[in-house]
Amino acid sequence: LQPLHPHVALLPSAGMGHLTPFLRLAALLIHHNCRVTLIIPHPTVSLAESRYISRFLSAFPQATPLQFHLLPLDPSTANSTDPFSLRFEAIRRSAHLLSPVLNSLSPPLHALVYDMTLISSVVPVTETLRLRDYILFTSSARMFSFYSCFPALASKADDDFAIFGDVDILGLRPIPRSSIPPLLLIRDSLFYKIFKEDTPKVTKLHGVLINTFEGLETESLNALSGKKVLEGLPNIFGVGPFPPCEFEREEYGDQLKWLDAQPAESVVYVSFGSRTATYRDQLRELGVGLLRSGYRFLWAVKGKKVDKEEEESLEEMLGEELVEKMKGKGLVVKNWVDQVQILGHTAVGGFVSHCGWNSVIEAAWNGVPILAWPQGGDQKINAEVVEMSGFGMWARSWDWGDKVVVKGEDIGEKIREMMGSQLLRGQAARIKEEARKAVSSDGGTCRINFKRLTEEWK
Ligand code: BUP
Repeated sequence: LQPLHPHVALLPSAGMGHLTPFLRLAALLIHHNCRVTLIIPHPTVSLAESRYISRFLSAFPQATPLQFHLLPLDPSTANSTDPFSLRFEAIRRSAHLLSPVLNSLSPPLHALVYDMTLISSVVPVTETLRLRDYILFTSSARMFSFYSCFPALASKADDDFAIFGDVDILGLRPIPRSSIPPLLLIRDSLFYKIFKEDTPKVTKLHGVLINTFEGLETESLNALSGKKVLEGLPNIFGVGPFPPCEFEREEYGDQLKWLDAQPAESVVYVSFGSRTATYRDQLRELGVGLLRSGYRFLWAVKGKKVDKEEEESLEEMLGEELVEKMKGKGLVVKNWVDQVQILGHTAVGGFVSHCGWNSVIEAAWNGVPILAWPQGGDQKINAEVVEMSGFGMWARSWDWGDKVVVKGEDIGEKIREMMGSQLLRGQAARIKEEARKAVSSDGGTCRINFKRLTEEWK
């Protein structure tokens, strides 16, 4: 490396949904000749995370790992039972420990890019060290627009969340109240606290990186860059789509070989991401729905939030009869699957997705239509993006919460509608083209924004 090449430290938070874009960003920075230090909060919550980090470090020996040992957290002080959210909080409460470590790095740092859930605990560190700081917002630009307006919304709602109605943001189609992440409507939830503390400080940052691109989120990116959303916002860098990397590629295993034997666009892929445990009644109805759709399927089943705790067999989760009926019609998988390779396989014609932002970007990258079925958090706001950009449909009446069980009959019908829609297929192909254009060296927005960003560090 030449001495003038910027040195950037990256600090991700917990869960694959947060780690994945950070490691893809790290790979991009290395390709742009940056020196990268990866701060690794230790230990990780899931096996998937530790495996992913090891693979990254083997593929990029030039990246410097920095183990970050967290202070113990008493869960009773954090108002959450979710292991990933508790780890967010542990990282927040330990962030001050980073000050001397970052200060002693050699060569000195040009910038720190950290997770969107850490602002109020990292800003004091970067202010003391006079370090340029950026967040990587690991969701959509539409969600970021909502995020940056949150202080005003929360203060308007005051003590009465009932008046928190649909959200009007200048330049954006309104966000219905029903799409607001449920935990943000609960005053003593951990997420409400994090948002309340962090969002007012967003104007102090040097910039915000978002894994998105014009062709997918024109409306939000225009509103944000035109400074319509909020006065005083820092520069917003639409640096996506982050292309999936070689180091993530799993061995060409049974699932991919099975896909090789299926006709083009004949298989529906189903996954609700790495953090959503589907409750048993819904799992079984989903199985029935897949059978009723008449399409072949590849279904990644998750019964527990954290992969290490997954103990039950498929028969226990779904019932022996259903498992038997599904044989020969599709593949049901309990372990980690290579989603990127699956979405990139010609046999896959549609994706039933919770709309975690990485999944949306990966579907866009591969031109696969989505049937959106948000399960929590930011996912309804992301589903709105999918619907508005035309490459997916959303069965809005399938609400979230474990009291709602969507019937197999309805699921089968919607899957048929998605898989049979030429319109969705055409739009998905268009979005794929836009995604590839965004990363092209010939004036792609991702490239241009990356250049703008790294110029700031010189
Ligand atoms: Br599960 C699973 N294989 O088996 P999202 C996930 N993934 O490659 P989430 C696999 O994990 P948040 C599996 O491709 C994506 O890159 C998937 O991120 C990969 O959802 C990532 O889609 C999952 O953002 O995170 O996990 O719910 O709640 O933060 O959105």
